[in-house]
Amino acid sequence: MRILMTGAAGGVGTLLRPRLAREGRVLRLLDLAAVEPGDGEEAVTADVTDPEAMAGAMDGVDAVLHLGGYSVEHPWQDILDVNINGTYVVLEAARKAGVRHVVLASSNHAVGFHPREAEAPDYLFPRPDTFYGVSKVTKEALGSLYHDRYGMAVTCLRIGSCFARPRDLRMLSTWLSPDDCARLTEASLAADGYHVVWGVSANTRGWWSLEEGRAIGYEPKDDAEVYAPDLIAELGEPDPESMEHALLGGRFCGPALDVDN
Ligand code: NAI
Ligand code: 15L
Repeated sequence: MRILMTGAAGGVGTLLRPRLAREGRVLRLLDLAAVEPGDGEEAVTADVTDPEAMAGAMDGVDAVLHLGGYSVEHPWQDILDVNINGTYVVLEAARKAGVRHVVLASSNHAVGFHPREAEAPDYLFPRPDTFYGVSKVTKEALGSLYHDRYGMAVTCLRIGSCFARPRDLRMLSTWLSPDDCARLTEASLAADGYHVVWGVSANTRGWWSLEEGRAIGYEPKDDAEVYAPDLIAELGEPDPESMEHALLGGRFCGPALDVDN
């Protein structure tokens, strides 16, 4: 079993590498940045927008975990080239190589302009908060096309905030712990069909449904609440009227990037 992980040098990739290691499994780590491979790992330095390089990177691959690209807002042309076209190049290379399972890193920012409700449902209609969010909507759409047209099993993860620990008050609701991220990835790699699931832990203050995640076998075990006393002591109680808490995408819903598009 060989898994190609794009964006492996990034924050999520680095947290996942030790957690996805298994006897008999090879992780092929692909990034623009050089990565030092450990036991059971291979490294490929490549650009996800390069069709030839991606075709080569798919050799002998059973499943793809596509994390690579811009992980925050950027000018439109960059988002178009790397996040949107890059996802097309990855999916096309996977299809040509006969890869069966693909997991795509989407984001809560695909739906960021939705007001926060008691619990946002699965498959919430797109309402992106940035060009970055648009690229995640497009990623979900491309995944859907490659499932319906070519029969690929595709799971899109609308990740909340995946870091070693919650960094602010909003993340008490949106945190995806590294261990839960690995659990969700394992469930997604095994799932058939096409799914869009929230990438979030079992947070006491959670905003999003865990139903579809559980339907594909994800059982979250962590809760950001253990960090609440320290964060609240430092930052005060969450203000439900603030943008951070009133809109799903939080501060990404603020003013657009000041760039010449
Ligand atoms: P990151 O920014 O730490 O890592 C992204 C990696 O992609 C970097 O190592 C970068 O070198 C690589 N990359 C960028 N352009 C590339 C290209 N053209 N070819 C090959 N590699 C390229 O991001 P992070 O936090 O690890 O996120 C991983 C994925 O998960 C991203 O797609 C992000 O949008 C998504 N996500 C992450 C969340 C989080 O809380 N960390 C939340 C929601 C979504
Ligand atoms: C994301 O999509 C970003 O990649 C990440 O850096 C966080 O800001 C996260 O969303 C979030 O909403 O906390």
